[in-house]
Amino acid sequence: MKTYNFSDLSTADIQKLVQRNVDPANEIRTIVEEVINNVQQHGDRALYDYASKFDRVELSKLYLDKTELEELAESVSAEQKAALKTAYNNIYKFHQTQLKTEDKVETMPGVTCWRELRPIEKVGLYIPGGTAVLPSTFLMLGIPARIAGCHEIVVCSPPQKNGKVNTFIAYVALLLGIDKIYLAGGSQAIAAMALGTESVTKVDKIFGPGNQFVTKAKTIIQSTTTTAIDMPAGPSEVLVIADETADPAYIAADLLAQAEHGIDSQSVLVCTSAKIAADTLAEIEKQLPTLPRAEIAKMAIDNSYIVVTSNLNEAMRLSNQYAPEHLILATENWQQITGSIVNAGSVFLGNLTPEAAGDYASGTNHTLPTSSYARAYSGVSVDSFVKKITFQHITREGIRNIGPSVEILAELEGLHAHRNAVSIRSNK
Ligand code: HSO
Ligand code: ZN
Repeated sequence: MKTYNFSDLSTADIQKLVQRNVDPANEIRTIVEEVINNVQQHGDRALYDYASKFDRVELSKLYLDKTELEELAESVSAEQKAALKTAYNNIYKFHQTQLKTEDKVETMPGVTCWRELRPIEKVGLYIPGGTAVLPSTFLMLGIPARIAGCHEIVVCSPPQKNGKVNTFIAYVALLLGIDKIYLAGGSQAIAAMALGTESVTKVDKIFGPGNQFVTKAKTIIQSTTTTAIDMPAGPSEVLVIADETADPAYIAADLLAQAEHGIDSQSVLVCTSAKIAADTLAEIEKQLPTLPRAEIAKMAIDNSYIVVTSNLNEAMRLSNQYAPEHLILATENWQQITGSIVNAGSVFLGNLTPEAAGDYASGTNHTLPTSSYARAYSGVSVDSFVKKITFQHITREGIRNIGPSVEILAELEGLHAHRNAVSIRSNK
């Protein structure tokens, strides 16, 4: 992990430091395009073939039904079930408040406008099953989909060698009231949900993280089909801002938690003294070897860096340029700087608020914009699963009030049929 002094960095140096490779998967485009074409042509058959080729399992059926999910969920311990339920309840509580009815607005007497929410009818959730199976991601996507009231929730997850899904995924399906999981992974699962097959319904929007193949498939289908996606996804990342009130052992633990996600994860520390930097590095050395995923975490840490700034405001300026997926303010003085946060996916305040709490169970969503997309995107929420439809109603008084302006505007655009649509009503 390299350490830089902020004062030594030129604008160009900073640009380079904060830049992430936004399209690392470009070279796999041809492979993914072939998979998508194959699913389009051969439907279910292609899914069976890819399960055999990529997941090394011969499936006799493309999905698990409710009875099979219940059987699998039996091996989840009471303690694990309780923890998953705590997460479920907190995530549900937090997301439920996002379903708000908006006020009607009378813009002129007799002219009323408003918006109403309607759920996206069919949504597809992709739950990865690679080196780390993440039932928490299933909660983060399934709960807002349920709260929004989506009519059909299609779930795809890659089959394990035994032709099943992980037992925790099965238990979460039951918590969410979902009684079918398709055994499809990778770009073939995305293609199936975007195009539809004999057994997989074509959905209106696809959600969920995944490897480079999944991400590439999502970006392709977004522009070639009528199916939308949640957001472009890149490797996960955290930026920690720390001052002398932080505990280097905590900082190291947070940086490593991010690093264990994958070799391409990034953990950035921006701190206000060289001592914090050195102490954190020493802590990383101490904690890293104890981790089961040390090899992965080490590669990610090697691909990460520290910047020493002269104060918290300078640190925040750099963070805003980086636009991190997760921002941790490891300082007792966090209240002084939260107002100046401009770009971040999700923020963790103070020394006792680890990102891991939000990753699993505090209530906020962990599906967040990476690779600097936090400049323009928000994380997944109930909003992601609904459309907001505008309505308006005009009375006799209203058409008298608004009519003349519309007529003049139609006239100046040379659109006489538009003017007539108003005059025919107001002249009556
Ligand atoms: N940090 C990940 C979410 C996650 N962490 C799932 C553990 N499990 C992306 O926000
Ligand atoms: Zn995480």
